[in-house]
Amino acid sequence: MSDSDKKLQYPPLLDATASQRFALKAQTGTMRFDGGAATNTMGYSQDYLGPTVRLLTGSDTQAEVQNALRTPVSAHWHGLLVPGTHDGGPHQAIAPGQTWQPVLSLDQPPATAWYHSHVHGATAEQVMFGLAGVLHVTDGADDDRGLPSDYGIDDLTLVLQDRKFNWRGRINYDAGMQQSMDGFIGDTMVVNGQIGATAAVPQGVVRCRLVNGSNARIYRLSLSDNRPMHLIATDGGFLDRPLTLQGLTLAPGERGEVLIDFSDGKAVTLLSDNIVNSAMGAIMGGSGSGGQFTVLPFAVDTSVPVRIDTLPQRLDGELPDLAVASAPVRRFSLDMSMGMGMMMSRSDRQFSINDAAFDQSRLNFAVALGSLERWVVQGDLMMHPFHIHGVRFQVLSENGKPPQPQNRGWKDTVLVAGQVELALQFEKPAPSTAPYMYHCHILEHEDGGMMGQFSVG
Ligand SMILES: [Cu+2]
Repeated sequence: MSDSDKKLQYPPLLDATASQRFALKAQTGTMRFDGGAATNTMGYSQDYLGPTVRLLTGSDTQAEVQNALRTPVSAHWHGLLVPGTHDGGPHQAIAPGQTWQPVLSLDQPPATAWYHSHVHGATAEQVMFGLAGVLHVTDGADDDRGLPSDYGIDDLTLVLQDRKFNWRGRINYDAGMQQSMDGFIGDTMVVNGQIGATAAVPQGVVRCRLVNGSNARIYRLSLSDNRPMHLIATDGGFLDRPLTLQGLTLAPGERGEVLIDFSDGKAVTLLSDNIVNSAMGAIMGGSGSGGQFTVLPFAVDTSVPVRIDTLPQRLDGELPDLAVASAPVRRFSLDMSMGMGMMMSRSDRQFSINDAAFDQSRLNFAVALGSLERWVVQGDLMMHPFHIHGVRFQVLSENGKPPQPQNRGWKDTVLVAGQVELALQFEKPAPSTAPYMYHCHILEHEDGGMMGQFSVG
């Protein structure tokens, strides 16, 4: 790596495994993304994004989220299995000047989760301007698993976002027709809040915790010299063994942990296909993929000591066989209305699930605590990443076929390209006053009403 290369920085690590407490403050900030003029941003305890919080599973952690903004915010723990009252969704919005103090009691397997604001109608804009961060759920046993665990050295946290900037260097988030229909698609890649940076890696095996923190962009990731990635964990935690992949699709809200072997010392670039996911495109028959772009270059730094130089044979993420054959089935249709009203005005956007747009005062249904269900989810016009709060699930089928290999682990978000069938286990309670959400994770669709809520009790 030459001195002129900008070295990728990682979010500060807030390790709460020993103290079992952490605090975040939602605040305004300013950033110079491209070295140009300052742009107004928002972040948790910093200008843009938030610290990576490391949480010990099997224990209780006292969280504290303060709102120093002039508008309500929340901190939804996306991927944590906590009760609805502690979930940080729209019902736990924090008023300006207030502080929210949930105790996070974790008994889930290790995983890469994340947190972001989830105030209904404001989620897309608040995440766009920076209100998101990463969570590492750990049991402290990664060294026993032979996995890289040195934060920012061989265990890399990578928040992938696309943005647009105007000529002054300010974040350009307008609400044009295309954006309100398809969701925001940027023209500039931002990783951990940085443009054009290169990740320095040791000449060994490196773990990348990939988080799609984009509002709407779907990535199809691969490496420039076609070397494989070894998937070790999906949203809900480890697979039973590494899965060798040439490409990894990551939709908004999804996470994937991959191992990459840099022992040949060669530089390589993480690329993405430019996936077009457009309602108008679907109608005109023009969806698909258009070229590739650079997500993140890697450069080997031989001065960094190598801790891990072999891939682990086994992880401990065996998937139990959920006996859902006789479980109740629920069907969901993710709908977009393409009427003239939607095309003419933002206020007339029509997004819904089963013909009902989200209404925060109406519970859509109730499920029994401890029960199993099968959900069949189908999408309309576009691919929609479907996220369910408070549960983890297994993908039983995609369009009637066995799930693609990358979807064979525990998930909390799945890209619906046609129809998926899911097996869910409801292990945490959510009262009707603090229900769990299910929604499209294209944030403009979610804010537009492609969301529902259910209680567990
Ligand atoms: Cu959607």
